[in-house]
Amino acid sequence: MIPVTPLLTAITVTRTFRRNIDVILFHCKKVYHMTTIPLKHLLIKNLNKEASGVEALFSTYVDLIESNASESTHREFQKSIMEPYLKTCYGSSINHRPCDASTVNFKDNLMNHECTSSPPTNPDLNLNLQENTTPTSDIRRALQNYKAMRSWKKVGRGRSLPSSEANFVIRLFSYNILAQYLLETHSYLYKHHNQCSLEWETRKKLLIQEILEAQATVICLQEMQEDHLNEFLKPFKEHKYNHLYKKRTNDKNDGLLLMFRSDVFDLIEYENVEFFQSGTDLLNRDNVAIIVKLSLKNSPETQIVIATTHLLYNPKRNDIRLGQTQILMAELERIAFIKNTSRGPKYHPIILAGDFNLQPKSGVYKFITEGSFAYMGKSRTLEQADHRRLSNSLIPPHLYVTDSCQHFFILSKRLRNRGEGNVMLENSEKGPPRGSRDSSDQNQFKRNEVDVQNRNFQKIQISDGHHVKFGSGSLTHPFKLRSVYSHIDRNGQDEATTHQDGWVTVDYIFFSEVELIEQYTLPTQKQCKALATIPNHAIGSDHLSIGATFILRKKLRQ
Ligand code: KL2
Repeated sequence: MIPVTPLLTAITVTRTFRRNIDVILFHCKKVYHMTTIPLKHLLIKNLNKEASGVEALFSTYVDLIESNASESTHREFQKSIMEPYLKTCYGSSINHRPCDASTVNFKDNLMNHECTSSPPTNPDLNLNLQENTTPTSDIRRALQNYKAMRSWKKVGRGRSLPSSEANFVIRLFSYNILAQYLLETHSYLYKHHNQCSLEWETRKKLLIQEILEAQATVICLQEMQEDHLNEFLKPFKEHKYNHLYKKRTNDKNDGLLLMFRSDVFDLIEYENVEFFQSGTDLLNRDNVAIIVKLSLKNSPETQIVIATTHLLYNPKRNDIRLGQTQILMAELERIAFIKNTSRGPKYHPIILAGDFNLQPKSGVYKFITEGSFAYMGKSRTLEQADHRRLSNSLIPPHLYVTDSCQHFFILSKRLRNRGEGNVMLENSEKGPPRGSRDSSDQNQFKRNEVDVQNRNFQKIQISDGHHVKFGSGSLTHPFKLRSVYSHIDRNGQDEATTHQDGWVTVDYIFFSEVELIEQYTLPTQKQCKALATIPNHAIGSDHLSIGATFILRKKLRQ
């Protein structure tokens, strides 16, 4: 046998079961027998044209052995015990196939590689091989490096907060975990990555470990692949988390997973928000949101509204993200509303977390954190434009969402105390079902003053001293939302949560009416450059997780 890498001398597949194979590795004169390696794993690698199956397999298991040699799945066998097998596999003739061809569908591709007696000569393969055979010391360093960047840092009164019966501590953790099918669809983005760390089984372990380690009371995940959900949930169920899942609409196979500790909260109300509204140009994408209203088990009057979303990716279409945010704010407004007072409406505390696919200086960020934004005349990126300017109207009036992010009929009912208080979004729990918003539906609301065909500016009086607007060219929302992160460190360096063309921030936690006491620190863009491309052996996703701890003031029984 000719060494393939300095670390590993040979590999062979010995037996197949239905979906798993047995693999034997020769390494440093020791023989490792590793069972139950998913077949899928090899097939994926084989499909990856440049990194052939066997090179990827070598590097994967060299890394695994090196990093965790004592793990129970890696059983070291005495060479003598394995001897008969080895003869079969590596007899004098290298043409001898180690496996019974009838049991392996992918035999030709994979076996030819396994029995190959010379190292790859293609420079691309050599490159991949090198990148995939990360020495243990590098892996360990990567992990240490990463852990050093992430800690729960006390902020504000968190440094000296006296313990109090009146306060309840909530920790929220949010993470875009990178759906495996999206990783595989966009495989060109990951061709220089360590291929082993791209496997779902490898990433899943890292992700679950990091999420559970945070000991959060609420967890918001984006890009949870639907067919991975049940398996992924198991450890969280053991840790007493309840969950809600909302898949993106149409053909998308990933979605949002919101989990909360069932021994801490009761679920009072929830909404699965779909931004897709048929026949509406701006709202023709499959993004979704989940909103929950939770109450404290030991203080049921104390309630909080928590939402997560993953907005459209297309970097140029901030106009679409603004429209999606308008819908999200209207649904938050409906669910978080408590009562009207002489000083205006009162809302429950809100935490809104997720992947917003927008950057800190963008128009949508300003809208969320400042409460207003004028889009008319701006470009689709919501910057100053010379041409192709946005008009006065963003989302159409037939959705009955006002420019102040309120549902027209809900507001009418609150202020006039009559009517149905309908939501006119398709597929909202409270709205009409998909495709049913036809002219007869609209006739039902003929008595109202909104002209749904008219995209000019409309101002409508709802009650004395209260009017709403449609198509005014500006949006407002009623919440005072702050971001957990300031997006720069104390030296003015930009922080980052993901790598696109460069390191950028796209993940956020916004909050109102709770007190921020801790944040899960983020690295700066400069520090990120010292990390190996993500996902890697230390980081399970192409995003970094974000987290914060808050004080929720308990309501006293009346
Ligand atoms: O940046 V993201 O990655 O928030 O993690 O969200 C989207 C993108 C996700 C769902 O649409 O898929 C990723 N190039 C790179 N990444 C893409 C692309 C693309 N063209 N399209 C979607 N995504």
